[in-house]
Amino acid sequence: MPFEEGHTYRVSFSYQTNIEGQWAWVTGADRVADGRTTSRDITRDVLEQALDTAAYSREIVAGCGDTWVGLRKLGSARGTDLVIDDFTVTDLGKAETGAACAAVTAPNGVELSPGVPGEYVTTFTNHESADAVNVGIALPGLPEGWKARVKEKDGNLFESVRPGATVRTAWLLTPPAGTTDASPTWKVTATYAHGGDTRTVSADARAAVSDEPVLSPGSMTATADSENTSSGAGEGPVSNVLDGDAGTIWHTDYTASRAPYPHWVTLRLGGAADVDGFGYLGRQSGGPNGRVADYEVAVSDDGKDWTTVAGGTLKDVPQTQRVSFDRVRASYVRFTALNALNKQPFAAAAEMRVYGVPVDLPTGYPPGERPADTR
Ligand SMILES: [Ca+2]
Repeated sequence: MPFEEGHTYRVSFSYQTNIEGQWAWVTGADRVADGRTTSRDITRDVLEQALDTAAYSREIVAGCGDTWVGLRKLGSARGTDLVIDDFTVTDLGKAETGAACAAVTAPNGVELSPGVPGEYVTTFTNHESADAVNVGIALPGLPEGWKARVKEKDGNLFESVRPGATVRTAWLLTPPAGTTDASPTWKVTATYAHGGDTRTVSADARAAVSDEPVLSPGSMTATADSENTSSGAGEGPVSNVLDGDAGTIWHTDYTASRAPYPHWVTLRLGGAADVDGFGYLGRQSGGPNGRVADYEVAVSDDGKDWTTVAGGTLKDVPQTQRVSFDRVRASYVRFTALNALNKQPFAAAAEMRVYGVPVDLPTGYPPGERPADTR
C-alpha cells in the first residue's frame, strides 16, 4: 500500500500466535540507487505468545525511501502458527519531524546467567543520507535488579556515524541472582541528531535467563573426533552444539566412513572457570541415530592432561540432561560418548553446556550519558 513520505501512520491488527519469538512485524524502506534496490528494516517488533487475541499497534513516519510493512518469520520452532485479523492503516497526517531512518538491533536468543555479567551486543546502522551525530544507545525497560554496563568505556556513545556505517555496543548484562523471569523483554534505543532534529529509533530486546550460572556458549569453542560433512550446515559441524539452536546438530561422520565409538567433543572455555556440571541436549528430530547412552565427562587445565569427573548413562529424552560433578577449576571440558542408545556407531548432539562461573568476571563501565544536542 502507498505510504506518503513525511506522514505519520498508525498500523494495527489483532493476532494470535502459539509460540513467542517466532514472528516479527517489520517496517522497512526500499531505496533505488545505481539501478539496485536496497531494502532494510526500520523497526522490528517481535510478537509475544498470544493464545487469546492480542492487539498490535505502532505509529510510523513514512520516509527513508519507499516505506513498507510486513511479517517476518524469525524462529524455527516446529508447529508455530499465526493468525492476523482487523489489519488497519490510518493516515494521521503530516509528521512534525521527518522519518527516523537509522536502525538499531538487539540479538535474538542470547542466554544470560543469574549473577554473572554476560555479553550482549547491539548495533546501530545509519541509513540517513548524512552523518548521524551524537549517537547514544540505551536499554530502557530492563527488568528490576538487572545491571547494565558497557565493555568499553563510553562504548554506547558515538560522536558521528557515517551514512551506511554500522557501529556495535558490547553490553555486559547481569540478571539478579534468584531471578524468576526466564524470558524478559525490554527495549534498545538509539538517539541521534540529524539535520537539526533529535531522532530516536528503537527495537525490542530479549534474552533467555538460565536458572543457574552457565558459561556463555559464545565464549567457548568446540572440537570433535569426527564430523559429518555431506548433509549441510545444520547437521554435522560440531560448532552446532554452541549455536543456541536446538534444530542444528553435531553428527559424527557417516559419509567418508562410519567413524566408530568412542566419540568425543572438547569444549575450550573462554578462560578458566569454576564448573560443576555439563549439559547434553540430544537431537530433536531426524530419527534415533546418534543419541548417546554411556558417557564420561573430563576436565583439563591445558587440553592435554585430563581428569574424569563424571560418568553414567543418558536417557532418550528431549530435554537438556544435566550431568553434575564436584566443583572444579578448568579451562577445558570434554564429553566422551562410549556408545549409542540404538547401538549404531553414530554420536550426535543438538546443544552442549557447561555450568559454572568464569574466574575472571568482566567488570566493564557504567554506560555513558548522551550529552544534550547543541543547536
Ligand atoms: Ca545447535
